[in-house]
Amino acid sequence: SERRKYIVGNWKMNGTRDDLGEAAAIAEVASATDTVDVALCPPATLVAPMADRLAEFSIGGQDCHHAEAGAYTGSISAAMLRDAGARLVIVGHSERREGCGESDAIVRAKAERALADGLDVILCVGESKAIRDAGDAERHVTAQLAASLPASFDSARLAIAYEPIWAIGTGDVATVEDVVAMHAALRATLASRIGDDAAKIRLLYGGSVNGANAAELLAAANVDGALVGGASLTAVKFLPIIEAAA
Ligand code: G2H
Repeated sequence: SERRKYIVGNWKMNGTRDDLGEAAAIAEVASATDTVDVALCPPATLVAPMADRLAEFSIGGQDCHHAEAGAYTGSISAAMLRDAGARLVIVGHSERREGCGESDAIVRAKAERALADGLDVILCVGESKAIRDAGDAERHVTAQLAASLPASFDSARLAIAYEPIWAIGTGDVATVEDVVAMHAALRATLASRIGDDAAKIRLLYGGSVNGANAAELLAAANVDGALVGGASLTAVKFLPIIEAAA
């Protein structure tokens, strides 16, 4: 397809400056792999030191506030991430939607703020086990996407990550058939919103992706990349996923 594969590591609440060497090893392979886009999203404390050390590499935040600035103790703005050297930010991860009570409207406001302040966006959607078991996964996830999408956006600057909550960090990967069906539904939702430009938007799968399952997932229709948690923390685990995308 015309979409370059995109492999994004999400370190979640893991990593200190001692781990910058892992990022450097990942960045070195990424820069030598010119058919794949690679990014790492470390905790906010590591964005600046990682960006300072790896100037050519794509580094992102894991969340940002929806406001431009102000009295929001403990929060980090999109402009601050950009100032620290980030090029992108993840918004709407289920660990924030569920753990921090973020609604679709908040996620949408975050995505709009990030785009306005110069960050590319990875917008996450996904269903719980209860919703999947009830047969409501596609309806739920496409509704989540429709309600979290920015009002307007450049399709080159937005990627969608489908992360079934029951597959996150559990070792329980969605079947390729389930992923293909959901990604087709997401593509159709995007097309109904923005027409032909929907074909430019990369759809990533996330949830227990590792070196052993990446190749099959990445070969599937409409799977344009992966959002990787646990297996992105070390070069030895992350590099086989990058290689599987190449
Ligand atoms: C899903 C994913 C990365 P993991 O949250 O966002 O994590 O690969 O550890 O399941």
